[in-house]
Amino acid sequence: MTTLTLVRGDITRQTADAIVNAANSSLLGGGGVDGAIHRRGGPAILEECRKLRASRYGKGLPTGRAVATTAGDLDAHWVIHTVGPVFSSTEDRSDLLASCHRESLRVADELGARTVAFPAISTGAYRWPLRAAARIALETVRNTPTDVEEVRFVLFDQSAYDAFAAQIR
Ligand code: AR6
Repeated sequence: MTTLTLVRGDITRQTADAIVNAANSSLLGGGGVDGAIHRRGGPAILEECRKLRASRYGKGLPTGRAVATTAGDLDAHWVIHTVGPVFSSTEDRSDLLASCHRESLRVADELGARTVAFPAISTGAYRWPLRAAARIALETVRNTPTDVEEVRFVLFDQSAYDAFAAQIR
């Protein structure tokens, strides 16, 4: 049984086995939650990301996929980097957003992570409308078989929290 919880806050302040990062394909950092994770997690994360780029992911991590690194100085064992889709009003990319959640849980299971914190993937720079993103995130986590015991969505602002809370009831 996986318990779904919602908290409002900064994901880099969370204690969890794994913290999910809303990254981009380069894996080399960016703004938003990605920037915050690298800032607080320290250089060990970027170092491992560089190694992934030099080996398995020479062309970058494809959208909808996930890969783990150390969590550096964060209060977690691993960061699971996933690349959300940029929102499009002309093309339905919901499957890719669902895939981010499925793949992150698959990686969490491989690692043996029991508590996993997720941000609201794609709802910042990638412009996904909060309501739709919350529905996809929650539905996917509910419908994905996993050994993860707690999936915690960490929502940075009140509007994101409200969008998730409206659909968890
Ligand atoms: N803790 C929790 N959530 C946060 C934090 C934080 N510290 N900071 C921001 N958010 P975004 P995306 C929320 O833009 O849309 C990056 O540059 C934010 O309010 O971080 O998937 C990457 O490198 C929003 O609700 O990620 C990529 O290039 C959510 O996290 C690109 O942005 C996601 O916003 C990815 O865009």
